[in-house]
Amino acid sequence: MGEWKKTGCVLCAQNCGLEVMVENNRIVKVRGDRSNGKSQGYLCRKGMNIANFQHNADRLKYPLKRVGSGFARISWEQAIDEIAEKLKTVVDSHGPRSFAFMGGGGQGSHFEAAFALRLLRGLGSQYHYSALAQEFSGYFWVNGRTFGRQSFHDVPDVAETELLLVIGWNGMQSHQIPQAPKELQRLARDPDKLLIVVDPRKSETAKIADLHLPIRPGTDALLLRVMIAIILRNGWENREYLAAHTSAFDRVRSLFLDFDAEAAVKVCELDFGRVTEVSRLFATRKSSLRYDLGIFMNRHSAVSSYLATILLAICGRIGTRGGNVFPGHLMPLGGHSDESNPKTWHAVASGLAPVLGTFSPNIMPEEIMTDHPDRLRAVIVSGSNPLRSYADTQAYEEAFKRLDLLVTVEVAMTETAAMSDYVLPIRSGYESHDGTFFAVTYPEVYFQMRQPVVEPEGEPLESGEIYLRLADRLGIVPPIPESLHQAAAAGTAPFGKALMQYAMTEPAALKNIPFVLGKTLGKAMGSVHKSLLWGLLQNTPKSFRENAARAGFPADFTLAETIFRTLTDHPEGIAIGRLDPDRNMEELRTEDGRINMHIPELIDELAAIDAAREELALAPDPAFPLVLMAGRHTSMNANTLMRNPEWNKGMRPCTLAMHPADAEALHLLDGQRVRITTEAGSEEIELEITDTARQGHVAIPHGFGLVYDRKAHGVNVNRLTRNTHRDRFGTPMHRYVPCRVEAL
Ligand SMILES: Nc1nc2c(c(=O)[nH]1)N[C@H]1C(S)=C(S)[C@@H](COP(=O)(O)OP(=O)(O)OC[C@H]3O[C@@H](n4cnc5c(=O)[nH]c(N)nc54)[C@H](O)[C@@H]3O)O[C@H]1N2
Ligand SMILES: Nc1nc2c(c(=O)[nH]1)N[C@H]1C(S)=C(S)[C@@H](COP(=O)(O)OP(=O)(O)OC[C@H]3O[C@@H](n4cnc5c(=O)[nH]c(N)nc54)[C@H](O)[C@@H]3O)O[C@H]1N2
Ligand code: SF4
Ligand SMILES: [Mo]
Repeated sequence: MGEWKKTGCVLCAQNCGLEVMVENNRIVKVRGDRSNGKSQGYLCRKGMNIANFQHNADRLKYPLKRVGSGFARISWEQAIDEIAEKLKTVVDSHGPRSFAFMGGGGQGSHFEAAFALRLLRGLGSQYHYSALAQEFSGYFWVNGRTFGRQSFHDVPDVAETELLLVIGWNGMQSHQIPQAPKELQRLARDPDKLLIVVDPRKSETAKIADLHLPIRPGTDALLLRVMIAIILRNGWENREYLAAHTSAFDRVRSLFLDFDAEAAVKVCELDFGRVTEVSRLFATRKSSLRYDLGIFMNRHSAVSSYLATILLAICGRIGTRGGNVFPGHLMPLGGHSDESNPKTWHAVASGLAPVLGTFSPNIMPEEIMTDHPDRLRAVIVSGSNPLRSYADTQAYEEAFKRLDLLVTVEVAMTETAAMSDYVLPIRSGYESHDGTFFAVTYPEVYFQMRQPVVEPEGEPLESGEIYLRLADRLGIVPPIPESLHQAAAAGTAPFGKALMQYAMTEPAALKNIPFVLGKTLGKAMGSVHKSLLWGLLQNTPKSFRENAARAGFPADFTLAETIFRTLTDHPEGIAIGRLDPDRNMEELRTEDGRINMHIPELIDELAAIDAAREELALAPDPAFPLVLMAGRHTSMNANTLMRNPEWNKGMRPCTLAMHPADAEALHLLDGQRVRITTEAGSEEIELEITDTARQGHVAIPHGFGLVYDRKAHGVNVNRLTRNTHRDRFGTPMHRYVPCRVEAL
């Protein structure tokens, strides 16, 4: 008989609570966990199919080393020895800029990041590449300027909002807020609330909305500028809020006054009356805004984020109940990267700086291919599948061949792993102690530390353990006295005291704290990740402790230990804090505590976004008359995480969606094979004719092109994207890829 165990879903940033029935060490049934405060029993079709992620033929069991065109099984000792030796040789001969780490735990397992980034820093490198920097760079960079830190992440206060304006987000499929479909349907059904969706397609979210503005693809910046102009022109702005909570608005106001809003709306192919009504409602209701990849991965990405903040701020909707608010967290997703600080590295070929500590995956191929003496020569990839996930698969294939060392840390034999010199198996999210730092709840702050629910097969390690072993072998971990090991074995209380003493005598201790913890307490606890959790809780900021006290935790020296115990006793996750909704503005980290409305670096681009120039820029190239949305996130993909294609059996998971009028003009029929061509390449794919598509706009889902059992499943959309089709922060414009479609 099986046993129900509590865990969480590792397939998207919501990390819903799950209960899984485990029988003979296999997950055989799944249900939503009602005791998880965040998801309250909700789960989607991906979570329901989690067994296909956990149990599939591609799972890795042993460390592997490339031998000829195949792999040979090796021991962990040999793997760590050889990789450490090669890393050392590369870094000694070419300097620390020759080494990069890519990844950080993906959607469900972030504890490895602390260890991997410590190893990176220990070798002297700052080159951390991650998926965050191919979607959010512009947004986080803007937040650094407007809110004071790049780690700010504003979210709509969905529970209290009266009007949710959605731009380029398809929450009905992609979630991105807890229990998104339930919440969106609640708003849509409530006669006193409004859901307004701006999307070129009749997306699943647009379908249920009170109002859908079917915008011309790529014109959202123009629309946002129009909305701000309309609000100011009509005097609908919140002057009291502007005076109390913003600075430098007078320096940007004129950008919206001397501006032909009527002409601009025509370019967006929308109705001026409707846009005016939406602007009025947004300015006068308890409104909030949610925008996502439709904007982030599009033209004028950063300026759109900037405009979104201006729109919210002039309506007084930031840091206010029912508006856009700042959630709390145990750990922010990354640090603030100040590109003007001479200590901050810029990549040598592209010149790009990091945002939130991470570099854009779009630039990695050229950072490897450049002839610069400091070019990249060694890369560790973990929790990332660049060969399918990032723009320009061909460029990656070429570049990776040129590396001296490519190591992939994985649960499965991915397309990237298959190209690597070494493949290191880790325990999956269901075989290890782990958790995520995706914090998108308000006012409650939740955290879940998952515990293993199945036994690993073979010899995979907890991911953090791999970096600890490499660091140890490379001499990065400071010497640890026997007394600290003994204290760890005696329990956390004696360990805490011994650790303090050790840190006073060993200067390298604090810097390398994840390794010190992992080697001592981690060993005693049987999990380096668990020891890191304990360590994180010892060193929390005042705001965290205040939030914790509001959630009922003791406001004294026992706090860290109490939260640690509660988390370990409650694998379903708990509320570790509660924000004070009346003090959300105090979270701001600008010098004057106000929202900074003036970003000089973006003003020229913003000022140039007007009807005439946009019309010109959008005029299609006759060779590529259609716009491809390269990477729809649908219920049939979970990034590249689902390796077993069984879970979409009997469905049409990877098609090219096209409007009936376009299909008719091209004499194409539903179900037939077509060829799609972009500047990057050409692919054959099944056509799906649907009135959810917009005329002139076609879409292919993200995440396919899976090679499983030597067979390819669906089209890898990144064979159709060029990594040079990106903005100044390195963000790809996957939502605006010019293309043509032909019958085969
Ligand atoms: N089912 C499922 N859910 C997922 C994922 C998954 O793979 N599958 N992945 C997760 C991840 S990592 C992420 S980042 C999120 C992404 O979540 P979303 O951002 O919601 O995903 P997209 O499918 O890109 O949807 C954005 C919407 O933008 C619209 N759009 C396209 N072009 C434009 C435009 O020019 N203007 C406007 N206004 N809209 C436009 C699209 O039609 C689409 O409806 O999803 C997460 N959730
Ligand atoms: N053209 C196009 N490309 C896109 C998108 C698009 O819309 N269009 N969407 C983009 C978006 S928003 C994102 S976020 C990226 C995501 O792309 P990636 O960053 O590559 O992330 P995933 O596909 O989620 O997962 C990558 C790998 O993590 C491994 N993995 C699973 N569990 C663990 C674990 O516990 N630890 C570790 N270390 N590894 C694990 C999986 O086996 C998988 O191979 O894709 C992007 N790619
Ligand atoms: S995929 Fe996301 S929304 Fe679906 S069950 Fe998993 S965490 Fe929840
Ligand atoms: Mo993403």
